[in-house]
Parts: sequence; structure tokens; C-alpha cells
Amino acid sequence: MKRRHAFSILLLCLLLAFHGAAAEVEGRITIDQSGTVSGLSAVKIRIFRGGALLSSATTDEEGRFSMPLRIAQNCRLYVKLPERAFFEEDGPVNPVQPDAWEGWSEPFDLTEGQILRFPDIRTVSAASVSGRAWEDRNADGLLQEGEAPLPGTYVVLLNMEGEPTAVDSVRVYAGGTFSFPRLHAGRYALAFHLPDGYLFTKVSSDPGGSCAAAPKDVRTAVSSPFTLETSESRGEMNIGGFLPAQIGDSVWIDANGNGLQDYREPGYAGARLTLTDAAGTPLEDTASDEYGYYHFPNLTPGDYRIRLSVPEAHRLTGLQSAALGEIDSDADPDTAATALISLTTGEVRRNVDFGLVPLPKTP
Ligand SMILES: [Ca+2]
Ligand SMILES: [Ca+2]
Ligand SMILES: [Ca+2]
Repeated sequence: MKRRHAFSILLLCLLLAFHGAAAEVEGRITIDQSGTVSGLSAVKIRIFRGGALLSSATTDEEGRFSMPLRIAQNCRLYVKLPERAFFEEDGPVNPVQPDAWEGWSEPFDLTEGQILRFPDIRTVSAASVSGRAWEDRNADGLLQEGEAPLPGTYVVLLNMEGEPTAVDSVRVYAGGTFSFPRLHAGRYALAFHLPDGYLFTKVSSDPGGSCAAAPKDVRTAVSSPFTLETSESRGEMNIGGFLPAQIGDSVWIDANGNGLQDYREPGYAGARLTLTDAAGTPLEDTASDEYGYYHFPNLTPGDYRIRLSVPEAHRLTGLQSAALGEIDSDADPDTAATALISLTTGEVRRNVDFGLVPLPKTP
């Protein structure tokens, strides 16, 4: 037994000798947040030789780390930063690729008793930009409660030259939000593409309002350029879209004057109809077709009226006491205009009708 014990001690001594005497690697990681530099805590640091992990440590409150190490050659320090930090350029740790979270130092050797102090590993806090895409039900450019997300919208981050950046683009998913979470300070803009069929709502300077717009036939809207400082989180870069709405239906001869479209009462061709805003200002004109139908397609959601130019030798038929959809007349005989028609995104109103009663011929 005694002999075996002595052998164990000898083996232990041999192992210690083989591993060499202790050295130490120390350093500090700092972060620049809008010009204020402080220590970056809770970052894990590792030392490798080849693929073998030799030592690891975590930075303290002040961003400092210190790792005792058996002497070794050809070691490298490996650092993985938290999500919102970048390595500053020309530091002692090089990111594995531009803007990567992880990086390696150059190889170094440690000799017995050596304390190797690394230059500060400087990082800079990332900036971010985020927003949401929503279906602007009433096309007022503002995000109201109850207005739904608009998934399928595509957002491209543009750099100062107006070109897509390396960060490139994101798609808006079901929740309606998008984010570019890891950006350098700089000047950017956002370009938006809405899903098929959608049009851009108007820009609003109110908080949370839509930040970009484009004419009806243009598929991309670009925000005004904006500057991000380090650590700045810019939110509410929102974009609103809507589906065009439409109004139609018919002008007919109310032969029996009961205010209802009865079987075999004919349409009236060539009647002039004017779409107006809520105040009665004309917006566009159309005429009823050979069957008496008319149609205002591609309307922005909002409030409208339609006014009929009552043809010679006719008068408008009366209104029903309650709206009856497709079979009643919808214009006030005194004004020849409808009540206010409020259209929301994608709404199709094909029941706005005008009944004409022929006036008796004067002898
Ligand atoms: Ca709205
Ligand atoms: Ca009738
Ligand atoms: Ca009607």
C-alpha cells in the first residue's frame, strides 16, 4: 500500500511538471454607448490552442477579465459579444467576418509566470430601427386601435447613397412588426414594398403615422433619410397600406314610381354621375352604361357622396324609410346626392342606386 501511495504522489508531480507553471492573461472589454465608454460585463472569454479550450472567464462589472493559464504556445483569445455590440475596428480581437458577434485575437505564446495584459477590447453599442406595417382601414395615415397588421410587406434598409445595405431587407410577418436590430451609427432610409394589390396610405407626421408614401402606380415607397447615433433605438418607422375600395351600381327607370327596382324596370344608359368628397367637391365623373350600371373603382377609403345629373324630363324617385340595399334608390330627390358613404379598405359597395321617374309629357 505504501509503495502505491508514493507512486501516486510521483505521478501527480510529473503531471504538474508536464503542465508547466502558471501564467495569466488579463484584459478589459469596453463599450461605447453614445460617446460614454464603460466596461462591458458578463461577456464570456475563452482561450483556445488549436481546437482545445484551455481556459475561460467572464468579464466582471467593470468589464475586466483575468485567466490563470498553464504556459502554452500558439494560444488565441475568443470573444463572443452580446447581440447589441460590435467590435471596434483595429482592436486586439478581429471579428470572424465584418460585424460578427464573435472574434479571435492573433496567436500568442505564454511563458512561465508571465502576465499577458491585452489592450482594451473596445466595442460599440449597436443602433436599431423598427416599425410596423398595418392595414390603414380608413386611409388616414394613422395607426388606430383595431387596424390589423399587414404581413407580407417587405422592408429594405438603404444606406446614405440610397442603396440596399449589407443588412439588406426583412419581411413583415403575422405580428406586423419589423426590426433591423444591429446597426452601426449612420444615415439610413427605409424602402417599403406592400403585398400585391395594396396601395400606400398617406404620410403622417403624427406619432406612429405612416412614414413613406408613393403614387398609386408606384410599388415602392421610401422614407425620409434619418440618422442613427450609436445605441439609438429608432422605433415607429411605420408603414400603412390599404386595398382600393369601390362604389357602383345602377340608374334605372322606376316605371311604377314606388322607389324600388321591380322586375323588368329597365336601366337608364348615359346618366352622368359625379363622385364628390364629403363636402360635395367633385372628384370624378362617369356615366351609366347601356344596362344602367356605373362603377367608381380604385377609391381611397374615406367619405364620399355620389350626385346624379338628373336627365331632362325625369325626376328622382323617393327614398325608402330604411335602406334596402340593391333594390332601393339612394339619392335625396331634393339634392340628387346620396348620404355620406364611408368606405374602408377593400370595401365594395355595389348597391348605390338612382331611380328615375319619367315626368308626364307636357302638351
Ligand atoms: Ca387609420
Ligand atoms: Ca319600381
Ligand atoms: Ca340601393
